[in-house]
Amino acid sequence: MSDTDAGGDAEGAADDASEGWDVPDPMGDVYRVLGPNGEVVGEVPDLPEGTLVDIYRDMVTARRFDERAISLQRQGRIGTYAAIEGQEAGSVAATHALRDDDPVFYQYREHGAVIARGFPAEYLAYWTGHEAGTAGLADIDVFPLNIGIAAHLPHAVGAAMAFDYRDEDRIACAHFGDGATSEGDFHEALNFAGVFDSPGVFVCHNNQWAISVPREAQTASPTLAAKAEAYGFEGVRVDGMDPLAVHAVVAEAARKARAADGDYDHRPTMIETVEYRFGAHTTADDPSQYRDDDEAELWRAWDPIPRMEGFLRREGIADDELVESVRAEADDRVAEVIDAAESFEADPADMFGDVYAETTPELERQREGLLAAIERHGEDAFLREE
Ligand SMILES: Cc1ncc(C[n+]2csc(CCOP(=O)(O)OP(=O)(O)O)c2C)c(N)n1
Ligand SMILES: [Mg+2]
Repeated sequence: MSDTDAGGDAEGAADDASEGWDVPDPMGDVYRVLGPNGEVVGEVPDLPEGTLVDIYRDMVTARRFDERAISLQRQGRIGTYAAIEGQEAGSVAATHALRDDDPVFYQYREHGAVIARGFPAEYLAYWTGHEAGTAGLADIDVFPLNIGIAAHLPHAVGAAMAFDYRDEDRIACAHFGDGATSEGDFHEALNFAGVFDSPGVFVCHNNQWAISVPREAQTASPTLAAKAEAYGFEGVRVDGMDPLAVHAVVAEAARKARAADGDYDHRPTMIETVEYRFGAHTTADDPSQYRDDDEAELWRAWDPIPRMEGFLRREGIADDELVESVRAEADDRVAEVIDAAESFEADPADMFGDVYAETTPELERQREGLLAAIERHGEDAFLREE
């Protein structure tokens, strides 16, 4: 996989003609398995058919979840939501390349990691503001979503170092954005990872934008993967809208992180998944203020879902019937999750419970204070006027 090393072409170098695509390629030099229509152009990872269909189903479910979540936000049924549309492959396929007990740390957009781990109904509860949403992720080894950009990366490295010290055969996988690479926490975390040989995989979702800040204004590095070089480990650039390529590079990085056979000795890897956020940054954003629709159209030609569907059809794994049933299953699953999440009873005092393993005296004092205030003024006094 040496052609995927950090020192690839400068980002954005469009490569329209060389591969003979009928659409421009906005990604530059990346590791790739599927062409824009799902045609095989690289080495297909050796995966059971069931796993290939699971990856496809999870991506379709993630997209359906997006549609419904945006609609729920517009109806006032959930808070601000960050859509994944266009970026489904990066977190879905990456999670399928891990073992189930490898913890995942993510930012706020990589819902595919949660969906690939079974999509517990509690997940949507987080977005409704319910504590069950955070607690439910613990059961599937996904850490709570992290709004403070890059703040989860030192946690991921700490977990990886703990596995190493305890001789546990587990690795940590962290997802974050291009914007996160400008934060101090990113540098501190990756520096530790390199120095202490911590078994980690760092997946940087380069979706070209950090809210309204374009990739070119984020860093003068030729690529984001190049940053790994400073910490003494490998950086890899991959077509992040190609689920098979993502699976292949994450599986290889996971093997390197896990191996302690002298060949690698727990070496971490940073993977730059080159991709695009089709929609707004969040439901509170209007991308027409800072980018042209033409740009999104260019990237839509590389949409991961039709590409995977095209691949499965070519291989004879999918037909109309399978595609229809996957879509119906995704609709049903998301509808079930919404019903379940909206049926959780809310208790404001729960918010103090999931901060530490054991509630601290200060948090206990705050909890008592809240309960006393509710007792005195009644619950209605604390409800926001709509
Ligand atoms: C420490 C910190 N600084 C600023 C913000 C405000 N903020 C929220 S999202 C975001 C952009 C992050 O961009 P990127 O890491 O590329 O992720 P993306 O949203 O593109 O997936 C910023 C600056 C924050 N949440 N945390
Ligand atoms: Mg970004």
